Amino acid sequence: MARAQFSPNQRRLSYGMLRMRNPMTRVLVTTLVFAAASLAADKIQVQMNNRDGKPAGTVTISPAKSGVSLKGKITGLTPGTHAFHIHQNPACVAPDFTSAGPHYNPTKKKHGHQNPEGHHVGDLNNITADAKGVAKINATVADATLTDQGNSLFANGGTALVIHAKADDGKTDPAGAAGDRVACGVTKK
Ligand SMILES: [Cu+2]
Ligand SMILES: [Zn+2]
Repeated sequence: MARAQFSPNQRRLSYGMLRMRNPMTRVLVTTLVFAAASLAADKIQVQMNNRDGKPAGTVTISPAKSGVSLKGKITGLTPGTHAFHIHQNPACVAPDFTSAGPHYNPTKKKHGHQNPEGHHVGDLNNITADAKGVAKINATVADATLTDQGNSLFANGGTALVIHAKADDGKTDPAGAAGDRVACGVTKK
């Protein structure tokens, strides 16, 4: 049987594999693979549901230049202003959504951007529903991440996006006097 001849390309390939055996190279390659995995947080689509468990819009979460971007649309709201928060548990059990727990607060602050002892990482600006009950979402959470580091939205196995019946006053601890939870969506990898 004829002996297999290696082409120059195959030779280069096996040379590369030999070099991989070098422990330093292996450490470097492993580190790069892990770094790429933690940087490459994909877009997450969050399905929002109302108190009847029916669809109430979607929100897409993606990495922003600094922090995390939330974009989407909430439907079926009463026209007017509504509080919008990230809550700490990845659980949205209708009808009251208390399963979502309090605001996501990994830095142990008080509620509200106007609170001198604030704010929770999960505190977002109010959203406004039009006459048809539709509210557009376009927010950036500067102090959150989608990686395994920092204030990750996947800490605790995930978090939840919650819309309230009333507006957030931006300062009343712990929840901005925003009233009932009217829509909820789980944020999970
Ligand atoms: Cu809330
Ligand atoms: Zn809060």
